[in-house]
Amino acid sequence: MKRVLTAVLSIASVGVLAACGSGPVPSGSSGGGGGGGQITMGFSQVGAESGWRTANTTSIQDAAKAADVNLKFSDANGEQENQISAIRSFVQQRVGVIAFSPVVRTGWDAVLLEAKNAGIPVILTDRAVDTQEKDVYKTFIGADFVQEGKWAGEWTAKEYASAPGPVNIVQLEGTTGSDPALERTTGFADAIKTNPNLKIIASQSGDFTRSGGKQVMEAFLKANPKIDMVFAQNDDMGLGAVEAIEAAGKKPGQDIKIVAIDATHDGMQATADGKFNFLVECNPLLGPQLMDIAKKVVAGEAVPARIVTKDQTFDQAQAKAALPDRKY
Ligand code: GYE
Repeated sequence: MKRVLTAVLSIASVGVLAACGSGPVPSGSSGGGGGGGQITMGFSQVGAESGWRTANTTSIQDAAKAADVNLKFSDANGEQENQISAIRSFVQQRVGVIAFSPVVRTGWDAVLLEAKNAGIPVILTDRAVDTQEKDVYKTFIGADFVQEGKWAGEWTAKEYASAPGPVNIVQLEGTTGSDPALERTTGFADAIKTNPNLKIIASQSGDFTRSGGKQVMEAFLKANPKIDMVFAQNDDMGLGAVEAIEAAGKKPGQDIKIVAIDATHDGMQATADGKFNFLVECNPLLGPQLMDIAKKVVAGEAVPARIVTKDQTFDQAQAKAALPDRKY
């Protein structure tokens, strides 16, 4: 009797497993997860503006595969309206969870409410949003951008601690209105206040791209006969500035110092080569943590409202030492 019962039970459980694993998942039900089936995640990426972003995309795609998450990936090409339509379409498809890296901080209330009303949890990765709405996202996983700007500024204040006169700094800002651009600007400005010789003589957006950084730096070089230092809010713009400085017949890292943020392989190489002077890390490998949190969120478990990723800084010697093992 016992044996018969066991057999019946195991047939029943095979039946359940088969039902979960077979055929295309009807949208909503097991796409939504919760019942232990495969999770479907809609992810809206900013674009492919930088080396950081490419590494971030790869990390998310690889981690989804490793965690058996069905990833619907959408690239917004730097446009907020593309992100809004992608999120709307994820809501319509009734994915289990939506994650996105918001290109700018404002303008998300309506679409976030749509997701909330549809009962689909949202996770912010990499960049934060400004919203007055309550409970429209479960958590925000990303770096502390104010701290990154501060580290860049603290190095600058120290480097020029005994400068006899004014030190002219130009700033290459990230995408206008984006969380990292706003916060890195704040952190840097705060930290350089400690040294009254330090002056930001020009500041403009290079949109986090190499070509943007190059163009803005060319204009800065034309307009300002004496530039001592560049604060580039990401590696790519710093690398664009290297090209502009070299084209102007000057030596990056010596005639004009460069401090940048990200610490991608290319940025580390420039630092090891003496073209950048100091580098602040921003870790793009958010994929594994995102998949982990997404599973918890879909299972209805409580998650921390803010998850801060860990970063470090590199001077030229440290960059040289770390370069061979750099993964991105
Ligand atoms: O620093 C930059 C990218 O949001 C942290 O976006 C990210 C920033 C990163 O384009 O390279």
